[in-house]
Amino acid sequence: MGYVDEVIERVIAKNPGEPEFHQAVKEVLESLRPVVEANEALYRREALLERITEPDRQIKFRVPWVDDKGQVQVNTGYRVQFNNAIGPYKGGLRLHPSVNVGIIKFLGFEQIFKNSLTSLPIGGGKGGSDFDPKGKSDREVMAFCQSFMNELYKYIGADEDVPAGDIGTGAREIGYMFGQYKKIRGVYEGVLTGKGLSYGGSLARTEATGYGLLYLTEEMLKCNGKDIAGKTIAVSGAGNVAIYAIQKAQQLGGKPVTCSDSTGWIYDPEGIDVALLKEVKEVKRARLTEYAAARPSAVYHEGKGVWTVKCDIALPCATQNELDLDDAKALVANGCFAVAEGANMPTTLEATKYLQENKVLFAPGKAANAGGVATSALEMSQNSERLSWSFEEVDAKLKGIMVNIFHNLDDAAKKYGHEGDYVVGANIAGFEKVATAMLAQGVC
Ligand code: NDP
Ligand code: 2IT
Repeated sequence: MGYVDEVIERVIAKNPGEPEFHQAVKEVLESLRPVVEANEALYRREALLERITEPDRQIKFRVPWVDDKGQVQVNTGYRVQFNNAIGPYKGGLRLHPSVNVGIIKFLGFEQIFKNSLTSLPIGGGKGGSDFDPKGKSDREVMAFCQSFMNELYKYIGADEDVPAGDIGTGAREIGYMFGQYKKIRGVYEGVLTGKGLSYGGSLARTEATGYGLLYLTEEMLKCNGKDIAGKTIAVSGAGNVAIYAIQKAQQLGGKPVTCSDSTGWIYDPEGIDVALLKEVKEVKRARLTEYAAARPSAVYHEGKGVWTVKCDIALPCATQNELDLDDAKALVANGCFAVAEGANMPTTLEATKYLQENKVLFAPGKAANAGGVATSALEMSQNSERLSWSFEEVDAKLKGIMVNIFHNLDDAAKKYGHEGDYVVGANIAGFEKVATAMLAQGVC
């Protein structure tokens, strides 16, 4: 058995009951075969693949808090510090009832390669909790966030580990966590990103993941003789990534016609009204039924279904494994020619394979959604120099980073004989820098 297969088997045996982590490791390691085969003796001796698939540490803790009725609630908190070979651990905090250690590990593992692709000095980590912010009062969310930070503060710091937002964690949650960190440590430092603009946040961080997704998609299409203008776009999700992906897609002349949340989805053939979507989701924190109620052209459907809509480009921006083989078949049958992942690992391995076999341009999340963390790293730079840059300056840097990422993965795919396979390209380009740093730093 080859080294890659041995390590995949080992990871599955050592991490039982963590299917998302197994899936992420399989995707990355299988596409690293050409590099691993070229360096097998060295990598084996250095146990490089064993080391890169084992987190530096994983922290799990109790998060007790008091709800509005005076009842004590208990959640579980996690922080997985996966790899800091190229910089301090960096990655978001997910607050969602589905969170468990396997999900945080898959996200932390992906983050290593994503962060490397940004070309900025950030290592990989991820955290979160099974707390569900939905339906909670602001006071309850604050109580949770303070309790979460009462434990997490021990492990993070501006040069150590810098968490940020993810599903369920936005500006409100980051604000409460930052306040508690400052109170406990007595230090005012850039320990979290995605902060409010009045206390160290960066302009364009809110927009960055969605905008970055479209900048990379635009470059991928351009290099394949296509463009976004006039194209019909199916988007899933209705959160931070989806909203700003829709906004930038419209600015580039595309027509996003769908969005979704965990209860249903919208088909709006006139094109999604971003101002209304923001009002429903960012201000009212309401369901998409409110969007449909306020917009005559929109139809609301219960359950899942955005990938059944005829589109040219699909942008999954909700959650992992939301686009399966049947969805991929529907997209191909409807003439979709490009899929770019705004979410982390939204496409199953079978669906990815099917799309690529059917010549659909496929940009994997670790490249396509890297604009969020890249702009977080720009927020860290601004915090370190105690300055803040204009929206235009940050946005221009973000665009440069996304264009550069596309060319790095395109070049890596070509170099190893897999032209046009951007999954292979992204994994190899992300891995090479981390591997070089790990080898240079010795056994640690
Ligand atoms: P938000 O919490 O802002 O929005 C998430 C959206 O996805 C909501 O519309 C939510 O619906 C929907 N959703 C979440 N979980 C599920 C589920 N299990 N089934 C169906 N729908 C679901 O999160 P973000 O927009 O920040 O994150 C979306 C994706 O993008 C995630 O995969 C995240 O890891 C990834 N990402 C985020 C970055 C960022 O900067 N925020 C950066 C890079 C990647 P509902 O509200 O009903 O739950
Ligand atoms: O998945 C991700 O890259 C994020 N949730 C953003 C992480 C960050 O540190 O900004």
